[in-house]
Amino acid sequence: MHEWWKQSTVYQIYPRSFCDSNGDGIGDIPGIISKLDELQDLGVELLWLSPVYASPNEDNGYDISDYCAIHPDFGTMEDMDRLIAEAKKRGMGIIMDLVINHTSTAHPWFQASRNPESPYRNYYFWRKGKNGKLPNNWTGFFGGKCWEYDDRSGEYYLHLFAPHQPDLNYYEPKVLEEIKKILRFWLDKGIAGFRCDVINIIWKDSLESSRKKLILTGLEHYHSKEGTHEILRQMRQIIDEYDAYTVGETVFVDTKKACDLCAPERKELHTVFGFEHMECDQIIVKWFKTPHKWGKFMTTLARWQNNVPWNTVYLENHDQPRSIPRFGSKKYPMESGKLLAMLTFTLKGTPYIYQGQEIGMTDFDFTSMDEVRDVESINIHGLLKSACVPAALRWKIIRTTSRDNARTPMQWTSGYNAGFTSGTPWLGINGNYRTVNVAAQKNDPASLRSWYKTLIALRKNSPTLLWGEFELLSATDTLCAYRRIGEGEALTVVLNCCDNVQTVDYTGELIISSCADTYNGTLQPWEAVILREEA
Ligand code: TEU
Ligand code: CA
Repeated sequence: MHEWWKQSTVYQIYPRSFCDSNGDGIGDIPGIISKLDELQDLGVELLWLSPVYASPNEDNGYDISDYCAIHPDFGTMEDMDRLIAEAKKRGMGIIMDLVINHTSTAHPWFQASRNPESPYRNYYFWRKGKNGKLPNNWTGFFGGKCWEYDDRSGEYYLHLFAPHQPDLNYYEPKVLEEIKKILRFWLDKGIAGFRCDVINIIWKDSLESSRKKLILTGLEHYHSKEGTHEILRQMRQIIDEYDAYTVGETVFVDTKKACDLCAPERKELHTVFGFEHMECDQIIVKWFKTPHKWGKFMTTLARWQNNVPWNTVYLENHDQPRSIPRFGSKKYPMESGKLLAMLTFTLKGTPYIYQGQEIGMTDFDFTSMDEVRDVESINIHGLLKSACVPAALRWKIIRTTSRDNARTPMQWTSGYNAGFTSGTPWLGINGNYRTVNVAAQKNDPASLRSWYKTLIALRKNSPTLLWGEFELLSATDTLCAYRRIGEGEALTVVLNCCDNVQTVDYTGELIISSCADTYNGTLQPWEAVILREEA
């Protein structure tokens, strides 16, 4: 039996930046509803929404103050119900973002827990300082310390992310009971599943100081622990009652750890987002980049293909810079964008695309820190400044790594504000919207968007692309190739990942090429082809 979620293409929406219906400069749920026909036309079947819950927005909704309420910026619960229903009418399901490692400090649980006598005290990690120092020496994901002192309660609380994101304490059994209620609340509304934020760090084995010299000091005390696996198995029972789907955002996992989280027989997550392929172009931390090399990248992807039963395939999301400037070519942006799409839809797994990827949106074109909104970028910029890193270098680091690169508003038209809003957008719009936009590409059969549409449909209708075995043939810095072996046929995918023409000796009947109608072994710059052979 093939599970339904293996066949669908997932489209990630970053609601703040997708479509603004009322001119306040912030994308919203009615805006998403107005674009459902557009998404249906593209052929995607699952829509993952980054958080739309009530939140003070210290981390754009990844700091939730009510899991069962919609942020007024995004609309109302009626709007949300309408979105679920309208999506369903078009054969699309909604995946909600589930952020349960932490809440917002504005969550009523946290507010109550500040009182040491409160029954909610144990929902979070409250600790006294040690000898005038913090409770332990851990460091946080956004840089710097991860304990914050609270006057009212006279103790520190743990936050692995921003100070406004206190970590939940799963030693208190009531916390998981609350989470289970939240799962049912949304599943009863008919959603298709959850994307589970930093899910493999929710259980902390201990709060002891770390003696290891790691970039993320303390990681060994909470990374993919048995407690997390146990929680996931309990959540899965509810998920299965509704035949829903889960994808875990699982940080720092290798293929072995990924399998422990998503091997079918373990009944935890259905799939995970690995990061190893996204970390090929970094030196230890993401703020220090090394040039992208296709050989290492493809080898890493192939290792996941060969060692994880069912992958997610993604090249972008709301935390990562855009893929074309990163993995593709300055000289051939649209050609290399097409090659990246070919990679996404011909590897084995559930493909994910991030809003704007299908039209080739690129990194922001901001010129100063004043234009940056991302809490992580602002923190890191501050840390670099206090470490006396020169201004030009600081800015270069932010430019190449900031999460705002992918968060600029969706480019719909060449008109006012790219058709995103009639007001002032919450984050700057990339100046290239006049040429890079949905309207310009929609009716052009040669456009990147049309190519995405073709590949989504091709994969959906090809048992070999869906289920065929994967075999790596070549992974050099200029040429990658692999084969998908299905029943009665083998499909060879050849990717010319460089700015030069190349001649290769792969053979077969041409199924599709990103830039030609025929194939004779010569590939244009960034050309991607699928060749078919009887097997
Ligand atoms: O990201 C988790 C995470 O590990 C990020 O800190 C990641 O390392 C970084 O963004 C890469 O640049 C998730 C969400 O996707 C992110 O948007 C949230 O800020 C974070 O969790 C906290 O909820
Ligand atoms: Ca709005």
